[in-house]
Amino acid sequence: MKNVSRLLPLLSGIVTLSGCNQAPQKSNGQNNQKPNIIYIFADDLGIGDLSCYGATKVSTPNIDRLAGQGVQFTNAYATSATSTPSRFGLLTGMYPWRQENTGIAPGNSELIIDTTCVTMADMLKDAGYATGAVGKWHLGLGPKGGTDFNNRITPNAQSIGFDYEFIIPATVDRVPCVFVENGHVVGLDPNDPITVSYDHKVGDWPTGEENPELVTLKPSQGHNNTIINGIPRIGWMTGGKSALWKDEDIADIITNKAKNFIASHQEEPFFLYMGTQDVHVPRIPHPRFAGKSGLGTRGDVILQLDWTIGEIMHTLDSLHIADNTILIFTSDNGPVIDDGYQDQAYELLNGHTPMGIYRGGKYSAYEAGTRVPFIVRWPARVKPNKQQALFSQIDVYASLASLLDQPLRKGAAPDSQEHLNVLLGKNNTNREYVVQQNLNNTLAIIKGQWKYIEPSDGPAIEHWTKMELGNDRQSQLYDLSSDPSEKTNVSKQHPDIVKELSELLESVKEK
Ligand code: NG6
Ligand code: CA
Repeated sequence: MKNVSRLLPLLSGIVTLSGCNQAPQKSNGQNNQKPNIIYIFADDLGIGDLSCYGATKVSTPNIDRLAGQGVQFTNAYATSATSTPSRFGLLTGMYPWRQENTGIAPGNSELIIDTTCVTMADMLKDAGYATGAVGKWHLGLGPKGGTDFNNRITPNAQSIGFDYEFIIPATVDRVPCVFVENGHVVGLDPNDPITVSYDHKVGDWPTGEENPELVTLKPSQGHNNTIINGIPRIGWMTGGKSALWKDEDIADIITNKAKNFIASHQEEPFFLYMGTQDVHVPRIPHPRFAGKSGLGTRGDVILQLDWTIGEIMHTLDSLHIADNTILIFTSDNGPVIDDGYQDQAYELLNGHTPMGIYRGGKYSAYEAGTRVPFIVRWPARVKPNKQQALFSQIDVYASLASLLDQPLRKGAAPDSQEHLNVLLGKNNTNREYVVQQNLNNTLAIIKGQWKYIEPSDGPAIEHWTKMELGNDRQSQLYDLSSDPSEKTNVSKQHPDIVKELSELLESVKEK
């Protein structure tokens, strides 16, 4: 059922199919209008990191409640095993490997989504939504040649469909360590301009390499350039002292910005795209969470992330708009344990398994690289359910467009398919195939029970993290139905399936 207007009688009553949210819902405005949409990308969160996905060493009660009230996917995939391409794929509906410069972006990268591209935010604006981007961005800002953080930064998220932005330009381990709000660095003193470089040292601020004695969190790999708040980062910066964030406050700040965006648009349909910095390195929990998980800071920031999701849910409840809000929670890529700082994440795992039963992790073509938690809650329309269908984040764009009866503009979202009923848990039809991308742009394709990884000259192991990347000069074929952990390459036993899947992958590439 595509036409929202046909749903209005359902939405206007106090019908809550899930029966989970008993708060009286708004009877004016919100209930008669298109659903609000919130899409939350956690960073590097694994399918084994949440108690609703079977974790026993860490407890995530808010996300568990969300899952219990929504559709919880077990076979949903990010397009890519790292952040920038995954986010690019979601927002453009185009596979990131079709475009150059979609790898992990430095903090002074140009905006990598062309301003003529019709993004998911543009589509939702066309459909009458107020749109906002809050938190981790990692899609670059400004023109080719790099970002000038001292003047109005343009193009920015507002140039690709977002009315409002409050963003971390790249990642929390990359300079500049500042927030950007609607094209301006927040709290910048014009007399102390920011300089950023990713090739050489700028200014005289200490670096991890030259002054390791000044560091409070030591790097294990890389991360030895400018020290900000005692933490050596990737890239060099100087200036902008008054604008520097405090790492332990980031979750509070972006959560508040998200809550404010929701509250200020409660009377109209809104789209909030939110990227948390948790659980990416450096993992710096607020003192409220520090030491609380017993699993070190990686566990503590999982608790912090769970708190964030709880705050968003409470905000929706207190504004009485939870019923008519589609809340999607997922991760940009799979988990990694030591991603560059000596935070004792391995030593303190205590039996916790971020990857669940899956092979690989962040960066990898193996399952744990892109198979991520994915939860969709919409109390007014969606019954709590488990969803086993094969699903890709690439299809969120076309599926939401279909829900809203919003025609796709010419050329928009070329790889996104409409799978609305799967997204809403109303049927469990597998996507015909799902394409996965690793750090080295090696592609894999899943169809039914089979997974094929194309041959690649890339390294078998990621240099820094020692993660298995899934690159091999030979074709790989796994039977995910009997071997979900990809232990046995059965390509030799099934040349016909290798042929079928390699041809299918080539046809997707050529599309
Ligand atoms: C890597 C960084 C890693 C992380 C990643 C991006 C080193 C040694 N490793 O290059 O720490 O920042 O890039 O992560 O520098 S992502 O989730 O944003 O894609
Ligand atoms: Ca990530």
